[in-house]
Amino acid sequence: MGVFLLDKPLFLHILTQLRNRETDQIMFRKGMVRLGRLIGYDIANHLDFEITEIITPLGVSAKGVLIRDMDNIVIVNILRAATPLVEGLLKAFPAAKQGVIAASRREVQGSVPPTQMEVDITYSKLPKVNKEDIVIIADPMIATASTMMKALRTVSLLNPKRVIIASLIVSEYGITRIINEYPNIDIFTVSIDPQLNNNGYIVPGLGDAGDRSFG
Ligand code: U5P
Repeated sequence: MGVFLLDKPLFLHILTQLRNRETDQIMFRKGMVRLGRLIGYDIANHLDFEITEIITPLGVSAKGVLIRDMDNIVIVNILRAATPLVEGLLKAFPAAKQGVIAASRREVQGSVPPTQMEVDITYSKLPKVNKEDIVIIADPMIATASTMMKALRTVSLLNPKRVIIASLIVSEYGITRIINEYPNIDIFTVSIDPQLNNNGYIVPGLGDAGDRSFG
């Protein structure tokens, strides 16, 4: 349980393209899908596994690895920004069940960085979650963590075996807020950025992930 910082060069190479304001909508979305796939593979590498034995077409037995939880994944898409991230995660977990939570922050211009923001959940639909399921909540940007707190509250009520957050950039403030309230969950992220601006945007960040993907 804890924070998994995915800061290998390929992750950072793609994140750098996403941060660059010159990157257009198509390339931005494609980059987020690629990172979703890589994050998904990394999550898979941190699931429990067992040693198994199978028979190959040559009629001989071979020892192998079985990750049973590959079939117990539920991915929650925080609409709309997480949609390309989820597309990538699904490449790693093709059998995943999916839920959506449509959330929007009420943005206000403050004189200091906000510690919380009002979040409206306008639609929420989650599949049946069993006690052996692992729920991956996808949101590319976690700023004040107000959105994620709402999602975590909803998901925790379903009592899954494990909850994992898949994100691209988390603010230092946001990650602390999540860990303080939910010490047992895992956070996979490519970067932890130091600051929030007075509008609640992550600095340096990459801007508004939904706007950059969808206009
Ligand atoms: N968000 C961005 N870029 C930022 C900060 C936030 O796109 O720099 C969006 C995220 O996509 C996310 C929500 O859905 O705002 C998270 O904000 P918060 O609730 O953590 O403050």
